[in-house]
Amino acid sequence: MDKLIITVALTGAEVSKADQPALPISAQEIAVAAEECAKAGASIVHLHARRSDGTPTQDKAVYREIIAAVRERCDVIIQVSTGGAVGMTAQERLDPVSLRPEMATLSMGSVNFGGDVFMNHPADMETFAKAMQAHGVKPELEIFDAGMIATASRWIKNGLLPANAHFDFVLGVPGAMPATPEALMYLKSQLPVGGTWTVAGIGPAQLQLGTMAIVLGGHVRVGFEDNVYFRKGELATSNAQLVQRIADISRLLERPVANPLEARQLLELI
Ligand code: KMH
Ligand code: ZN
Repeated sequence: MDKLIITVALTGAEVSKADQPALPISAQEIAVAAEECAKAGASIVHLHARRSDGTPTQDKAVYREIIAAVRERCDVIIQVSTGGAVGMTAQERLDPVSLRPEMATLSMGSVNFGGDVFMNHPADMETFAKAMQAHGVKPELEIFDAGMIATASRWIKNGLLPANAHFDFVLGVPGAMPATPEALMYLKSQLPVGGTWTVAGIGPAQLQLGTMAIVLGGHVRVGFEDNVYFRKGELATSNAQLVQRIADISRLLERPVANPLEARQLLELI
């Protein structure tokens, strides 16, 4: 089994400091959190940008500042969000891709998202995929529901997506696929040949499905974007605390954790 790649989704677009006082928002806060997480075993940071008032933004200038601050402190793989926040236009969501980060997310379809609709029109998705190709950015395919993996498989066949695509199974968003072992097993069974996968369980499923992924040979995403708690009723003290726990579980299960260089090799970024 390959070493475990831990992604940390530090900030997200929906969580606030009121929900999680340790949420990193400014470039410096995000960079400090990224360094702590890298020390604890994370090799990818999934980034969202916020304005100084905490509201989400896809402004390239804000991403540029965050990326520079993270790079100053550690050598993690930078993955920018193109999901942004519900309601943003496709054009604004795509903005940070031209900064040529190593990776960017690409949502593979539209989905109900709590009380909202997270829109991903096929024409916009195609524009995103082509922009990532043009800028040499590896997409991580966000899979919120089963049909999206079928779409990804079709797009790999027609060359819009790379055969070595990295998938993120996001399980437990209200309106999307539930965070159950059965859902994870089904998505894993549909993975196209050559693909790698990670799982982002929402809320308490972050720990449960993450542990399953360690055993199944997948990879794991943790962090405040998906879950702000360490255990029921107890907020996590930092993103790094969540990274450390999954790294400890992986080592207990005798699966070593990849460093950023090893993760780059596994994902064929180098
Ligand atoms: N904030 C969600 C609507 C991504 O980063 O690519 C979308 C999201 C996915 O967070
Ligand atoms: Zn995100």
